[in-house]
Amino acid sequence: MNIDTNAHGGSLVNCYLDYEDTIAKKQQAKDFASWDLTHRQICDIEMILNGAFSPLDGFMKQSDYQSVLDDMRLQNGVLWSMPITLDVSEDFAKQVQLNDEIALRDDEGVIIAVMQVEDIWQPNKTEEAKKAFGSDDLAHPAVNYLFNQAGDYYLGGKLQGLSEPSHYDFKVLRDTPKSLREKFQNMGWKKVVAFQTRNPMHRAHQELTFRAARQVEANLLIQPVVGMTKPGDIDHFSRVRCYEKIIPQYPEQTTMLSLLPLAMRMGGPREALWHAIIRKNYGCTHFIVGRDHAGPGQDSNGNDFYGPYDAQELMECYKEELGIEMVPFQMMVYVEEKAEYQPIDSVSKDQTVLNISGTEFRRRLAEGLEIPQWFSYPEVVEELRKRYPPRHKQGFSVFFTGLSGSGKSTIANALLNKLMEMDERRITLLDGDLVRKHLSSELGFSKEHRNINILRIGYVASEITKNGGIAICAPIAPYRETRRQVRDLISPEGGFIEIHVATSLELCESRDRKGLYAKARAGIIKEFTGISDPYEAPENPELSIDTADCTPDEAAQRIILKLENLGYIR
Ligand code: PPS
Repeated sequence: MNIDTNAHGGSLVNCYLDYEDTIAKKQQAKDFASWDLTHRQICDIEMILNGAFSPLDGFMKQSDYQSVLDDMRLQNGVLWSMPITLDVSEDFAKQVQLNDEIALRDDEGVIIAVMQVEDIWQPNKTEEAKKAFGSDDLAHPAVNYLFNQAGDYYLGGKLQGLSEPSHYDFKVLRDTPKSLREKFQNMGWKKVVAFQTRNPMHRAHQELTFRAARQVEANLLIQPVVGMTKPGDIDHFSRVRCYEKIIPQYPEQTTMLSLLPLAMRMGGPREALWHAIIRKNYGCTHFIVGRDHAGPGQDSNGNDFYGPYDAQELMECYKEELGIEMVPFQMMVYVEEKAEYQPIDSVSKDQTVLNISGTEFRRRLAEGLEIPQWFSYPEVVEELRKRYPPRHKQGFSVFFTGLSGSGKSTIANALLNKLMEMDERRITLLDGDLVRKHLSSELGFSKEHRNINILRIGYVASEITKNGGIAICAPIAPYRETRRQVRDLISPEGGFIEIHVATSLELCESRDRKGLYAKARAGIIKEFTGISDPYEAPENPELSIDTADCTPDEAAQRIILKLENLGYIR
């Protein structure tokens, strides 16, 4: 393969200016209107500038965009399945005019490229969603992005690259289409089959890719996506460490790992076609398309967005034109009697198929349960266990909510001491009064200020939880919606246990330890929770405790049992 030829036979696009032009353009660009690229746009621009999206040499103009939506072709007839557009806010779109040059910056303010604006338009997002992704259901990640994150205006035009988007991680595993082709050429790899993935690879994947390479007598390129994948996926840092562990499982000198800074759209069949074109630009001759390639999962009615082999069927239709050969693969399953993996269609009825679903795999990680060797490699599992430790090694937050004087601080303190006695994780107490002194001293008790206060607590607790510690929070937190936001912030990082200290207002007021209720009744303290300000009781707390019928010791003990029951302590 010619090193400079792109997927369509033309030359591989390289949008970067030479050294002197770059210096001059950077100087001029300081005065241009400037757009801060989103994460997805940074991924797209890197792929345009380095030729991975050849023949694109900029963000699409409306004519190409429309033609891609309608016919899966650029206006000049070249096959291209995914709209690649620069979405901006209405404010920004109104600032620029046709033929203006704009500076496109990364999040540190570095100018990555200059674009001459050749088109400005307001897309019909519903049409785009239906044509590109076959649905306008927000359960589809790309549709959700389109409606909830993408700007309402698109700008199109040619790019001039000034700086490569910077990457500080896994530098030796990153290649441009040109550098990868050079590597293939140096190693004498004439036939290369590429494997696309956004998940950690286990034995089934190793088996599938190895068989695919053997079948077409090609070398193998494992090219995982490290740009943007499906929300909720395992982060690429952990995944890449897993891939590094799997490479030695292939015969020496046959397989290479290279990272792809692509922003996936989870667009199923159209995405498969796009992936193949990209791989051809990287110099591959074959591309593996398995079951449910780039599948987004299910729609809001519980139906799959695409059929499991739709991607293979679409690829088949364009195979002559594509110029990169598809290697279709059935799902690989482990056959117990044979103690080996086989494509599912070759398994007979009397054989036993073993499988561990993604959900089951995560459950086993969370519970610290065994993961059998037939499923994955111990080195890969060990890597994933570091990222997903069992619950009793994860961080968690215990979030108390309740009226002033309900007993939150006392129980929180008892819990703190009991946990310190039995657990080695670091613990931080974020008590209402303490927080107001150290984090929120400028805030009062209006709804707005209370919410700011609670979100600050939530942020600190989420950081503690992420880093494997225990946060005990004990504010009043009177608003349900704000507590939900805190739950959403913390839950992805570890445990979130909400405890409603449900002591009645009458009892809190009769205790009146700080004398605040009397002042509130007398109107001296305004906006006092329960008296002159609302308290919205939690609907589904993990635990509800009324201090009318238990001591602080008993309350803390109930929480310990709850934590044990949930697996966070043992
Ligand atoms: S909030 O709503 O969650 O931000 O409140 P919080 O930060 O937990 O409140 C901490 C303590 O402030 C005292 N205090 C008041 N509470 C409620 N309403 C008003 N207006 C008010 N003014 C002062 C009160 O003692 C809270 O402490 P606790 O420990 O809950 O009694």
